[in-house]
Amino acid sequence: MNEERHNWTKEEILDIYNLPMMELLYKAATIHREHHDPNTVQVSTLLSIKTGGCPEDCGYCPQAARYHTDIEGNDLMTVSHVKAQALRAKASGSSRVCMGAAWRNVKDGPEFNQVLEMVRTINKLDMEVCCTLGMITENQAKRLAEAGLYAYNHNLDTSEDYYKDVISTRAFQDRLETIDNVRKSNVTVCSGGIIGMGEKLEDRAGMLVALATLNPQPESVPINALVAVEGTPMEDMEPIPIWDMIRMVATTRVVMPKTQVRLSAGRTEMSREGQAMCFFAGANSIFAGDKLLTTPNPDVNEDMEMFRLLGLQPQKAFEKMPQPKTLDEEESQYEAIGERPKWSRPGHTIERNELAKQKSKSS
Ligand code: SAM
Ligand code: DTB
Ligand code: SF4
Repeated sequence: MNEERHNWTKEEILDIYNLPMMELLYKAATIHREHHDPNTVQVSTLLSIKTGGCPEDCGYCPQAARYHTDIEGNDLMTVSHVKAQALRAKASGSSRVCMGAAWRNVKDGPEFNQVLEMVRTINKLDMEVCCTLGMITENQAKRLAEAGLYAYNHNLDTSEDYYKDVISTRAFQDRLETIDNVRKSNVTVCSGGIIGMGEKLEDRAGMLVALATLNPQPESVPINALVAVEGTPMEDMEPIPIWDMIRMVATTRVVMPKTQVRLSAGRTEMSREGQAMCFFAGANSIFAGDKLLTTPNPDVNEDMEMFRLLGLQPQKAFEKMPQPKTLDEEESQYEAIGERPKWSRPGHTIERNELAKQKSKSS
C-alpha cells in the first residue's frame, strides 16, 4: 500500500512526471485503485456568487478589474438564488456546490454573513458545500465550519518561484497561511493549481512539492488547464497538449494517493479519450455544468454520456467524510472579531500584467 508521504522532493517528482507514459499510467492507476473505487467520480458544480471587479492582478484571471474582458460582473447573489441553483445542481447529479467570489480576502460584515447563510442552506440540502472566497482568517474559517462548510478551495496555482511572475498583489506565503487557517477548523482543504501559464516542468513539480508536503495533504487537488481569456495578460498562451494534463494528473495521484484529484478547467478542449486517460491516471472528480465561474464547460448531458460510455458512477455526497453539522446563527460560538489581518502586497512589476492593464485603459 502506498501511504501518504510528506517528504517529497522536486527531483523525485520530476522523475515520476517524466517516466515513460505507460510506466507512469500503470503506477498511477495502481495507486489509485489502492485508495479509491476507479469507477466512481465525484461531481461538483461551480457557482459564481460574486463575479468580476476583483482588485487582484492574477495574470490568468478574467475577473481581475484591471484587465478588459467581456465578463458580466455581479453583486453578491441572494440566498434564494443560490438555493435554487443548488437544487438544480443536485437534480443533475452533483454532490457538491462550490461557491466562488471574486474577492482578495473575506471581510467580516453583512456580505460574509450572507455567505454563511448560503452555506447553511446548501448543507441542509444534504450537499457538500465548498467556498472559494480568497484569503481568510482562522476565525472566519471557524465560522464557515460552524455553518456546515465541507471544503475550502484556495489554490497555490503554481510554484513559489513562478508565483512572482503571475501575481504581484499577494504572495505565495499568504496562500499557505490561509490553508493553515482552514486546517485549524474542521473544514477540508481543496488546493491545486493551473498548468499552461508558461511555467517550466520544474514549476509544476514545485507546486506538487508544496501541496504534497502539507501535513495532512489536501483532501482535494484541482488541476486546471489555463483557459486563455482575451484581455488577460495570458490571452496568447498556447493550449497545453493533453499529454501534459495526463502526466500532471498521474503525478498528482502518485504523490497524493488519498486525495480527490479534480480534472478542472480546460475540459472543453479535451476529447473524451483524453479525459478517459485522465480518469485512468487517477482523476476522480470533475466540475460539471455548462459554466465554470465565467468561462464555458462541457454540457451536463455530454458529461453524463461520457460517464455512461466509461461506466463511471457519480460519487454520493459525504461518502469520504461525514456531513458537518450546521449551527444556526443564534447557536454560534464564534462571531466577527473585526480583525485586520496583514496580508502582503509585494507590488513588484510584472511586465505582461502591466501591458494588459495599459491595453485595457486605452480600449
Ligand atoms: N478569488 C478567490 C481566489 O483567487 O482564491 C477565488 C476565486 S478564483 C477565480 C479560484 C481559482 O480559479 C484560481 O485560484 C485559479 O486557480 C482558477 N482560475 C481562475 N482563472 C482561471 C483561468 N483562466 N484558467 C484556469 N483556472 C483559472
Ligand atoms: C478551481 O481550481 N477551478 C475552479 C474552482 N477551483 C474555483 C475555477 C476555474 C475557473 C476558470 C475560469 C473561469 O471560469 O472564470
Ligand atoms: Fe481575484 Fe481570485 Fe481572480 Fe485573482 S483569481 S483576480 S483573486 S478572482
